[in-house]
Amino acid sequence: MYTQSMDTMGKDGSPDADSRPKAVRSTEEMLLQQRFDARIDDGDFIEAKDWMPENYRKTLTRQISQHAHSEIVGMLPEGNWISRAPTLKRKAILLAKVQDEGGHGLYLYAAAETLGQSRDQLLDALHTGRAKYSSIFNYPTLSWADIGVIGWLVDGAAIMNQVPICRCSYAPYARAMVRICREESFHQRQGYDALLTMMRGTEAQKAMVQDAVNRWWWPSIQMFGPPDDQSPNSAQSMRWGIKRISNDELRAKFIDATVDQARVLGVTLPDPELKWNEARGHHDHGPIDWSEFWRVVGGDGPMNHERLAARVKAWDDGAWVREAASVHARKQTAPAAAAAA
Ligand code: FAQ
Repeated sequence: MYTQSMDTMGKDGSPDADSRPKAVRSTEEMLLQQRFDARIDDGDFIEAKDWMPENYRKTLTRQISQHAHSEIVGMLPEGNWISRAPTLKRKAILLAKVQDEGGHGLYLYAAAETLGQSRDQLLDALHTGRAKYSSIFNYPTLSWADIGVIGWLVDGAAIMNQVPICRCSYAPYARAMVRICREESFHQRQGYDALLTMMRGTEAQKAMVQDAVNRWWWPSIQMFGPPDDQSPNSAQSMRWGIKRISNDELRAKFIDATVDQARVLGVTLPDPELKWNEARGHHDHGPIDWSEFWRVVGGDGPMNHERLAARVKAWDDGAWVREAASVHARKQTAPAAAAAA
């Protein structure tokens, strides 16, 4: 199942660049490259059918598919609490949120497919461990307070990272992000609201919230990725307008915004070195454990095995649905094909 960007004909119906003599192709490609660079410099958006350098296509396929995988793996820690939500209202909200995350995965897989890989290929990379998904979803949800904290911190970090992607140079990704960001904003608020309710409750409820904050704080600030000077993809992605703001800058903005929210909530962020630095215009913070981050990204986090196994099982269990849908689709097209013959 390939998309329009895998067409083998040029826009004018001529064979595509790859089938032309080498010398002609490279001159043409140089011109295409210059035009592409100029469009990026002008802040123009690139569409699926436009010419793009192969590495731009690859980088976007990697980032958008990882993002899609994160959304659907991210449904698992929260899905685990749907049947245990404390009230009908919280259950309805959580159900809607988890469904939203599934929808985000679908928009993002669709955006990634415009770059030429099929959804089956993208999912195969996830299932065989060749593709990454966000480190944050490899931690367990131990109490109901974890659900509130995921909304507040994890969705909060996701919004901080994703609002700039609404201006990503690749238009199908940018367009998908607009709706996703609106929905993430509701997710963040519902999490904060659930925590506010618990913080007005019993001492045991308050302790549960503090415990959840203690466990999720550091993994949440790791979500933004490695420090800028250890981020191999950042420089090129910034040059291409895929990333608009660096990992460290987004992390700093998130920490600044969250400190005030923690104060209103009445919880302590588990970093004794967190302090406003007037000169930098940001909070200073304690050292981030990057060895833990890389261990989790490398597959050795607390829940990596369970998360991947759950996704593979869902895929295997759904085989009959995919098969029935394709048989149905064949039946729909068969009479038309027979009539045309
Ligand atoms: N986890 O050179 P960089 C959500 C990898 S959605 C795992 O800095 P880049 C919604 C990175 O892939 C959350 N791996 O990479 C929700 C690269 O490896 P590679 C997901 C990570 O791409 C909420 C290597 O490290 N959001 O939460 C992580 O320029 C609640 C070097 O790093 C997105 O995907 C990580 N945290 O910057 C759902 C947003 N960080 O591929 C349910 C879009 C880095 O070269 C419930 N993505 N790596 O082998 C991005 O903005 C970027 O891809 C970054 C990483 C910023 C994540």
